[in-house]
Amino acid sequence: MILKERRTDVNSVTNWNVPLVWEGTFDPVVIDAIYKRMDPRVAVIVFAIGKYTQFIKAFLKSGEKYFLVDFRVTYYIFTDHKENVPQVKLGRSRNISVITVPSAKRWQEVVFGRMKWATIAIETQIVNEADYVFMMDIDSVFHNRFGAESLSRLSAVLHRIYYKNTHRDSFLYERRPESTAHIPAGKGDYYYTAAVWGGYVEDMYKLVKQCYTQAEEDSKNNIEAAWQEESHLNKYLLHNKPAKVLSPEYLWSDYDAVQADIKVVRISQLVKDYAKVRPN
Ligand code: UD2
Repeated sequence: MILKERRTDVNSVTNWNVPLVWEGTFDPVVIDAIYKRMDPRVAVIVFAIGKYTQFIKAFLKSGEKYFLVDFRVTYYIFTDHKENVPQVKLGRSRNISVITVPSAKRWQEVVFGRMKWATIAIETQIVNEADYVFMMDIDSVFHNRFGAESLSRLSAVLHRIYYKNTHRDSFLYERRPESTAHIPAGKGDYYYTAAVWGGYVEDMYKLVKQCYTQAEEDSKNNIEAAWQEESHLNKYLLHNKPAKVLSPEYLWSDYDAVQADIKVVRISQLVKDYAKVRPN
């Protein structure tokens, strides 16, 4: 696609002057060629604990079709059931690395645990193997190109429920001052989803480590942030602004009708029976 006209129906820059990425605001051929010259190694961290291993196959198969095609990608699958990791045919320069982590009794433990296990794995292994890291939910499928336009020092995705909402006080931030994830009324930029985000390995390490440390501190004080690791992610990103903000094209949901300004759904979360897939 040659970009003839830049889209004007959506805001494509944040108020700290970084791109807000929408279909029609970039040329995919040009941007892929720029990043391809650097030939970055990209790590994708996904968790598949308990029954969530059933989602691995569709995630990987669709990722191979649409995620940073022709780039060097390693999927790091964190699981308590490595025997349930399916064989999926991968493209050239693409790999899978399985990392064993303990099972959990509560789903909240799993989602908080993502910050802990990612901190440990980046520190001990991934820092030597990747330039960029993405964290993604496994219960989702790629439907369209997710390319180099998503890469930056720190990239975060607007939550599909709140992207049209300019009243920051209605965002689901943690509001209790007792929690380290607390964001006071009147503060905030956007509400970001914890289901897709990424950045340079060093910046991602700082982020996951801080969120992990904060969650530990909360736990000592017997408090759990309202939206678990998503609350901590939002707190971090308020004080450490993303270098790119990605539109909800980068994480939509099969639960919701696609809105007129979403020209392309790049990843969509699957509809799932929470009672059947979660441990509690
Ligand atoms: C849930 C919560 C939301 C918020 C968010 C935290 C609802 C309706 N939504 O959204 O409130 O707390 O999570 O991110 O409750 N996973 C496993 N095994 C499990 C549970 C989770 O592997 O037993 C992994 C898996 O990679 C999954 C991810 O954690 O994709 C997120 O968990 P989810 O899909 O249950 O969370 P989600 O997006 O429905």
